[in-house]
Amino acid sequence: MEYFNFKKINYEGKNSTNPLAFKHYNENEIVLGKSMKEHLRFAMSWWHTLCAEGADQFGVGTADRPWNKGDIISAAKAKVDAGFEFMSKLSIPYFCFHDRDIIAEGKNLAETNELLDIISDYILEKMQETGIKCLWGTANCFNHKRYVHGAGTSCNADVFAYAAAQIKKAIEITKKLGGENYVFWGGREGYETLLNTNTELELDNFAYLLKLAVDYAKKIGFTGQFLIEPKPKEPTKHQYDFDTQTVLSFLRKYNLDAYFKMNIEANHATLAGHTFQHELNLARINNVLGSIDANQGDMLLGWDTDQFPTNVYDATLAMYEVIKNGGLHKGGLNFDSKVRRGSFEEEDLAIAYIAGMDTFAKGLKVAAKLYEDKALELFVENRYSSYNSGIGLEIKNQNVDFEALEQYALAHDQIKNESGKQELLETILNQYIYK
Ligand code: XUL
Ligand code: CO
Repeated sequence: MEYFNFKKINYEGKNSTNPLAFKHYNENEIVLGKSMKEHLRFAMSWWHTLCAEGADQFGVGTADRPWNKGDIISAAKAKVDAGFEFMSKLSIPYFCFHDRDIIAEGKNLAETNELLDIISDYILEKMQETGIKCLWGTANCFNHKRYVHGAGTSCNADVFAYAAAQIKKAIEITKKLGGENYVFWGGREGYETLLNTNTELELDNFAYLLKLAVDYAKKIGFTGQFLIEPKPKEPTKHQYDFDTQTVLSFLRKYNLDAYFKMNIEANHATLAGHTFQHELNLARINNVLGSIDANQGDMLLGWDTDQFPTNVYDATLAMYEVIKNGGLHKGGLNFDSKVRRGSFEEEDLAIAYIAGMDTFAKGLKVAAKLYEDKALELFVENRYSSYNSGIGLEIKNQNVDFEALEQYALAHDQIKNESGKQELLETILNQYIYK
């Protein structure tokens, strides 16, 4: 049975007006010595693409997906069929999943785990048939009411144990599917009020849960990269994994920094009051840029709208950081994005993915050109050139003391600064995008 009423999507070039064709994503086109496919490592998100039907706090779903029907096992298998048909038709080489996306919970934990075994066998067959791979897996420790007070940070030790068991199984399934990464997004790992919260115990416990995961991965030979996905708020008012720098200081305190990288999500960055590029940049310079959840928010709204990315400007600056990172390595670009509630037709899913993939393909091409021409780099290098010689070099080499700096300042107290040229650089960036 075919779920999607269109043929394989082809690359038709930038002048195409066919909504069901790529205008920029040409998977085998070489950019900076690698194919676009290798640079971008696109992944489909199981949850938004196959599970979501457009329900929100005010209304029921508007999409009526033909694969979300029947008993637990047949609905889960239909979802697998639909997902692999979709990825094949759109040439999406990877997928990402939460344990609870691929199959619903059974009547108890043991039965749920059996269901996971059944559906992961089926997914594995489809992977072998199509060559499509798993970018990452994760455990959904936020949806069920047992996680009302958190998972690893719950005040209830039984919940901590349950979360550990769930994560153990999710790591096993991710390993079975050859997942290249495993993600922790702490959906309920935060708090609503300090009046009832012991932040110290919650953070100690959360770190311990991560340590147990690292130990277990070693034990079973799971070699995927562990990733943490920072988010400042939503669903809890204050999420512990606020942003990259907050997560880094947490990991360093508990000696976990060697085992984790970041999964940076665009809309989470903007919720934290940062640009997407800021989060990618801070992750990159700390060697923890692991993977990307590519979406965009609505700047007029204060929540996580998870829209498909269409902003070429942001995609260019994101890909600029990725190129400077030497690529995404084991990571990729997952579309943690959902179609709008009003876009309820199956075809809208394809149009949305094409838009996102084209946006990042165009961003990659522009960023590669900026990088090759050193269009921004030379300006930045020159801006800091005072550190290449004299007193600047001494500072850079950390070879001075306050007395020496005072002596220098006394002799050079007529300071001359140069323009930061922000508008010029923005113009240059625009010219590269227009080309
Ligand atoms: C929620 C979010 C999640 C994670 C995986 O904001 O981004 O879908 O990506 O749990
Ligand atoms: Co995400």
